[in-house]
Amino acid sequence: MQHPAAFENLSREDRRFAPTEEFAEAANVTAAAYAEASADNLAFWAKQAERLTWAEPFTQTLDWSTAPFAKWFVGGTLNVAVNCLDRHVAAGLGDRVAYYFEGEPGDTRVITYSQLTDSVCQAANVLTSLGVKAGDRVAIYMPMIPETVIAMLACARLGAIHTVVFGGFSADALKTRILDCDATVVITADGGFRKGSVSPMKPTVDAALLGCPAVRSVLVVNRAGNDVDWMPGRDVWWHESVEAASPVHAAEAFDSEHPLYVMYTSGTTGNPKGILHTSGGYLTGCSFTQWEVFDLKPETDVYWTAADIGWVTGHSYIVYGPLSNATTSVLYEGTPDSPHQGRWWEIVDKYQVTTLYCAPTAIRAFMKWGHETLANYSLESLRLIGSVGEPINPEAYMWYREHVGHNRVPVVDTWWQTETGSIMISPLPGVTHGKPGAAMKALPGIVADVVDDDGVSVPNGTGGYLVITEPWPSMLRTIWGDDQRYVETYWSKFPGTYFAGDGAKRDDDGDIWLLGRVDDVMNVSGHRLSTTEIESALVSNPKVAEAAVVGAADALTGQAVVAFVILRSEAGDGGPHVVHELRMHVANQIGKIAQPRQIMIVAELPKTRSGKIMRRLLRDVAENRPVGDVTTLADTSVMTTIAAGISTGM
Ligand code: 6R9
Repeated sequence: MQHPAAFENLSREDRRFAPTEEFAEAANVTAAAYAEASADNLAFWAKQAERLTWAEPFTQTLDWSTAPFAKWFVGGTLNVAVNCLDRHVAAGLGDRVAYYFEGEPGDTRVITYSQLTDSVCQAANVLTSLGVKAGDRVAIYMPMIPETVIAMLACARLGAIHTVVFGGFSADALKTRILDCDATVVITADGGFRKGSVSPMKPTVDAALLGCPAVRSVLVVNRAGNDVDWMPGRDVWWHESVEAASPVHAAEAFDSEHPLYVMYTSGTTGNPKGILHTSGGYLTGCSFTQWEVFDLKPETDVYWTAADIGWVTGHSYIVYGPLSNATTSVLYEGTPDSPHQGRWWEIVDKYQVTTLYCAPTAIRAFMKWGHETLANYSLESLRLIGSVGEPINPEAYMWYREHVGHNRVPVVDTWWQTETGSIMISPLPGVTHGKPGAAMKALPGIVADVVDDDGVSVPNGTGGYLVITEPWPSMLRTIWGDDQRYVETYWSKFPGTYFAGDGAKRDDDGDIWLLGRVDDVMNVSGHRLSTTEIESALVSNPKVAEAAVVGAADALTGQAVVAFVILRSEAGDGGPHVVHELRMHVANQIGKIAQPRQIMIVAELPKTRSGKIMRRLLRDVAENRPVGDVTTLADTSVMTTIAAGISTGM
């Protein structure tokens, strides 16, 4: 698929960072884990599942007889919430902090495992009184506050299936999701705090519910104090119900394959896909990978996934992974620059955060603001930093390593998807030499490959499609209500193999580099170019903070490279000389073939909740089309800003 010449630039990367001896010696996982897993993959996973507390032990590790519909840990029963809470309290860890909550306006709460357990039991009792039963769907549309976690776990405790909808989504996007999974109860808040002001949420729920007759109850957290309309009989205040309910609740054990949640993710076409995760396998995956990849020491670490709970990263690494491991985590409501651009670093110092996990988009925003801000903070508590969501450009990796990690802590670039449930490809921090920009190796127990159009494994030094060739416990089980779409989307391009939809390259050492979604590959005069590579070339220019590249139809070359660039603050607002310099820079870094036909200097880029650039919308701009569906943008006004900036020549 990919033209090998297109990847020369990335393969020129020869920086290597070995784990320090001290880190390697104390690491949770050693190189032996790879050998152990490849000797007997199922035995390896059966062993990891022992991390959980099972009410009934499983009798079979995997039933793959109706592939690609997997059943993991067959015969086992468990309660996910009990695994995240009660068992830790029973083990004497009730006073351990589960979350340091930091609200955007500066309000804070320290929540221990016993307190969280009580709150979850109270919420479960209220949901029961609202008629919620195992298997029912509950939509959660909330800011980033502890009640969001409590709501999710209360559902899990009852065996009800939650679907968390990102708090920035529109009424329409919320309605589509509620209808698709037939939710009957919604949990929300009056509003949340964002960028220094109240962002109302209940009005969005009210608007969405005009089209959702099956929703009979709305449980509302009083968070921001904004005025809300009230529908008696339907709406129930959280503080009047949950906080008054009994904290005693006997949890039932459910089958290992009992559904846990549905998370919607956009497909290339059509309605969003409801990705279904189930209990035993999913929890095993997040619990084990959080411990393995972040070298988790639950007694001493303060772990912070700076992501939204409405993204799978929040589900697996703010809620289920950390809680199942009895981790102390930070939960932060707001944006990185409220009220100032040092907010994250202030939080790191305040709580002595040891482990920070965030998206390249955040790192590039900090690069844009300048590293001077970070110099005001110690950051010495950090011992590991991670990245997720998009390929991390080597430049951003080096900046993160230097200015956040002080060149002393390992960086883990973790590749995975909503569908995979937990991290799949990543360095092991005590084992793997990090390479800036590479996710490196499939984790022990995961079997990944890079294949060509015929599904044949490509030689080192070549690009192709990323596939996973063996089932894994935290894999999606289906697309909610659409088994056929599940089979077609993931298992039909290469029968029997999971097709991830990402392009990847294996370098000369056999290590894996992610190159972006396969639909982000351009064809310019017959040359295959990856958006990731041209973006990384642009970001390696000191004037550039962030870049998004798309292929736009071109009469001469088939497709042409069009780049949207955000400059760093010290680079000024960019004139023709900057654009010229950047075009020359790409030509020098990759070759003339990759030189953008057009470079547009913009103030913002359109992004999803997880920080992924929505190149589809930029392609609309590049091809002078009306801009398509923007409902999944974290900030729907961005496209208007971009269009306005371009027409005024900004
Ligand atoms: C966890 C998450 C999945 C897509 C995935 C890929 C991209 C995620 C990445 C990465 C390169 C990484 N992606 N992590 N690309 N390097 N470390 O992001 O889930 O929102 O479902 O997105 O994100 O393209 O296919 P999700």
